[in-house]
Amino acid sequence: MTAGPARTVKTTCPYCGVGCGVLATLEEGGAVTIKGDPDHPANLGRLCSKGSALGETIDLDGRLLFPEVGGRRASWDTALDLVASAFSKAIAEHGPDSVAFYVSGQLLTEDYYVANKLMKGFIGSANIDTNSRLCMASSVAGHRRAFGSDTVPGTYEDLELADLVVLTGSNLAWCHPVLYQRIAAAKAARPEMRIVLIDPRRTMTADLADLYLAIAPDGDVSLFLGLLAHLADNGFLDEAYVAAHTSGIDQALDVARAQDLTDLAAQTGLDIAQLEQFYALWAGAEKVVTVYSQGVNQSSTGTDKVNAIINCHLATGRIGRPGMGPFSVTGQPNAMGGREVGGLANMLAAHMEIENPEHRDRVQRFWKSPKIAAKPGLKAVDLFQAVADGKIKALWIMATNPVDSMPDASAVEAALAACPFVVVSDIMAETDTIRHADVKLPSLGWGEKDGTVTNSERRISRPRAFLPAPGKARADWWQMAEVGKRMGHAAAFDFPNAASVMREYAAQTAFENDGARDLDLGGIADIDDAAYDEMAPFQWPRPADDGSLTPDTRFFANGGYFTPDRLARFVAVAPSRQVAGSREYRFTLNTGRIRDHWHTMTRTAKSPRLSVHIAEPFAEIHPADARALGICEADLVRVASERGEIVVRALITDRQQPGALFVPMHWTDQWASSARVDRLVAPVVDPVSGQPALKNTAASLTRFEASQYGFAVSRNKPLFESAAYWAIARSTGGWRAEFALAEDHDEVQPFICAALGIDTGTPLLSFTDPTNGVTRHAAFDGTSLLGAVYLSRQPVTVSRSWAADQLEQDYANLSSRWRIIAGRPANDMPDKGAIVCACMNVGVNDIIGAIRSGCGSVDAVARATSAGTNCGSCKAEIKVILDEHQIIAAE
Ligand SMILES: Nc1nc2c(c(=O)[nH]1)N[C@H]1C(S)=C(S)[C@@H](COP(=O)(O)OP(=O)(O)OC[C@H]3O[C@@H](n4cnc5c(=O)[nH]c(N)nc54)[C@H](O)[C@@H]3O)O[C@H]1N2
Ligand SMILES: Nc1nc2c(c(=O)[nH]1)N[C@H]1C(S)=C(S)[C@@H](COP(=O)(O)OP(=O)(O)OC[C@H]3O[C@@H](n4cnc5c(=O)[nH]c(N)nc54)[C@H](O)[C@@H]3O)O[C@H]1N2
Ligand code: SF4
Ligand SMILES: [Mo]
Repeated sequence: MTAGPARTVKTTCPYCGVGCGVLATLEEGGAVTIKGDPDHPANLGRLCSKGSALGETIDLDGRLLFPEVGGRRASWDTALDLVASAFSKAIAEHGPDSVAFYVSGQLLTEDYYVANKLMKGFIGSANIDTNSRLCMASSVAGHRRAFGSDTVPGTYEDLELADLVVLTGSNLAWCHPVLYQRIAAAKAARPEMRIVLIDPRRTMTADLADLYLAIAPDGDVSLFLGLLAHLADNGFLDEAYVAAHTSGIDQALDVARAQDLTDLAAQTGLDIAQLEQFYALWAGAEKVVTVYSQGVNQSSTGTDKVNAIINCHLATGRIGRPGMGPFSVTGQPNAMGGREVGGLANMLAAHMEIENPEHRDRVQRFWKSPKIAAKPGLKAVDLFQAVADGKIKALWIMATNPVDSMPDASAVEAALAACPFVVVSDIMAETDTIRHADVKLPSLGWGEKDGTVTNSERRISRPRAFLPAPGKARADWWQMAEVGKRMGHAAAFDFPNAASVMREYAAQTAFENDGARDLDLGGIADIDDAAYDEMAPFQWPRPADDGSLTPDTRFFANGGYFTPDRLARFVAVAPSRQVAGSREYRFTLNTGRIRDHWHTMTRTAKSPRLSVHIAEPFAEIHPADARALGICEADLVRVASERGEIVVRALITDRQQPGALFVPMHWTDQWASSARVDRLVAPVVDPVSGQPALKNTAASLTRFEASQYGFAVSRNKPLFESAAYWAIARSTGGWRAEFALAEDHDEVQPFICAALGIDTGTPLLSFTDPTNGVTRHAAFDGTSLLGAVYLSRQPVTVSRSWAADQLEQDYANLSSRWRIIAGRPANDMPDKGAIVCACMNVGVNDIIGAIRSGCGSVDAVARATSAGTNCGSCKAEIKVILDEHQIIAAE
């Protein structure tokens, strides 16, 4: 990296949709330090564990730095000419619908705008869809059904102003940690504030909840239908608001009233007392925000869930006023921006509708384009089906990893393998998707690229470059624009920089916008390059004629919906359907996220800090199910569906419900032998939004019989070709690995050396405990440890954090080496246990020690150990440890 005087740049975190402001300082000498931006309205200086560790993820290790064609390095000209000619040829021979783009909510608005323009206006097809289909499509569809537009009415401040925050299908503590912290701070200041969590799993978010409802999978529609009926039957409707600003309440109420509390209890898995408690809380708090995320969206009834929630807010007029409203929190940093520019196959640019001929005409005139897509394009699941069917001849994937993240992922992988021409633009050289690319295009990553993103509260911020472009990497918008030019549209794609793209896009939002469209950025349509560079975060709308530049940031308090009659629509949604299990697949497989990893781990897995919290893939299992199936803590389990199977670690916990499993979506073939959970997930979609039901797949569970279990730490990247199970993770001195063997090896030495990536002949220090068959092997190089392998008939019990730390200790003293094969610290070196606080490297044993020595609160533990004093993302876990150990102490 470049040397020079230290320089601090204001930028935006590239992970979740909270959209935190970051101060990135490039120090003299090239190191990067990361801090929360105290001036950014989304986070006011806070960051979570992922944001705090950004500095550990920007090295060039594993980056794709040069274009490649057919696996060989190529010039940009060669690669781009080939992409343009392959797309043009497919279009000429098979029509515009024979090509497709599959893009991402992690693109910047400028990237997204150019991709959408090229596909919908110049190729003339709407076959551009995005991973937001897997993420926000049901919210978009629900908003459009109710409001006539994809508008998020509220702002983050509402979460702090509310008297009641209902979180449904959202693990805010881990997935939107800074919003969670904002709510926690508001509740600490105003303890009368109430929080309800609705989730089949008692996640860490429950720590903040006054009421936790362990809803049955997909019970949400029924729960909110019951709420609507309760509100109507107990005098809580805002008759004036309903009459003035909405339509269709009678039909919605008819359906809602069709169930009584007994039906609702059966459909939601909750008891009547819990339902009544929730309904009374909701009815009694005027300032109520209902926050929802993937437990709502990723369902075969996702759009209905969204409308069931919105109906309750419309019925009470609790929308668009401070502290009130339905709030869909977006997942990716620019999920919102992508929706704005029309990145979904069924949307047009700038919140215009593809089905509307006037809108199509307007967009075409604005672009002066030869064509305009005449009908919606293929949505993600159908798009990959069309690839599999041979209908798509050329596909460009940008900033997403569908071989890991799409349902029925093996079919997606097979489709890519069979597709005649696949282009992948990514920052990494090896992903499960890019291995199927004919052309690989190296993109600029976070810290290297410039543009804008829109967060969950419609706030537009600037990610800014502070690092030089590595190798030949180029911006995603530039790649798309160059192909547009090479396909014969030189003028339309002549963008000198990101600012010029933003100007055009902002002008488009204002073009013939007489107030009938919510999205209006006319106020920045003429922004010059310098002002764009300096642009401070702001919320849309920002129309040109808005003198104050701070218009009301909430929508709909006084109606003004974007439907033809300007009235909001109640949607008469019916109760949720039950998903059928079978005798063979009797578990409900739920999937989602963990605190410290991001999606397919291409960036977060680079960080040792982020890799220690949870270092291998797992399945959460209820103790009763584990007992019935003979599964013990730390065993390996096989989770299977009709489509495939995976092998992961058993995590037995009563936070899970009986009959349900939870497996994280993160582990790919790059990090584990067989943990890609989307291979199991059926491609069932919501009929309205096309969003896949990623949280509810029928699955089976069995114990995985291993002949030996193993754990290793290694300076080199470990390799376990002959292991039945493995999962690797970075640690500060190198790597750590969990593995298991189906059968014993005849010869151990070659296996150990291969696993540690060292010469087969390297001498090993070995020890076998004859009483229990535990064997331990270590290899040294001069004064330090090269690696150690622990093998056992039972899951290995060595302290992981201690063993990983040994890669950085001095082992010049031969007599100290016994500790490695003894697998335990010397008396003067306490074992931290599993790491809870990734920022300050504090383990569970440190925390228990502090509790035993008298710390009675999270703050006291923090003072004693420094756990939770940086980003605070682990505070909920500290609380759980505290609760458990205080109870024991009290007994
Ligand atoms: N650490 C971390 N943070 C992230 C991400 C990440 O990869 N890692 N990704 C970002 C992205 S793109 C997204 S979309 C968001 C997602 O953020 P969230 O939606 O909060 O995360 P998930 O873990 O996918 O799912 C949330 C919860 O839905 C619950 N759930 C499952 N089925 C149901 C149901 O039928 N009803 C209800 N009420 N709940 C149900 C699950 O048990 C789970 O706890 O996170 C963003 N933030
Ligand atoms: N089972 C299950 N499956 C799920 C989900 C679930 O909850 N359960 N959640 C779904 C959701 S909500 C989402 S959002 C998706 C996410 O799934 P993906 O989008 O597939 O996951 P990512 O790992 O974020 O993929 C981003 C890719 O872009 C690359 N990249 C990073 N920065 C850049 C850049 O600037 N330019 C380019 N060109 N590439 C870049 C990364 O290296 C990575 O390969 O997963 C979905 N799949
Ligand atoms: S909450 Fe964390 S991941 Fe999300 S934007 Fe803020 S720092 Fe980034
Ligand atoms: Mo997402």
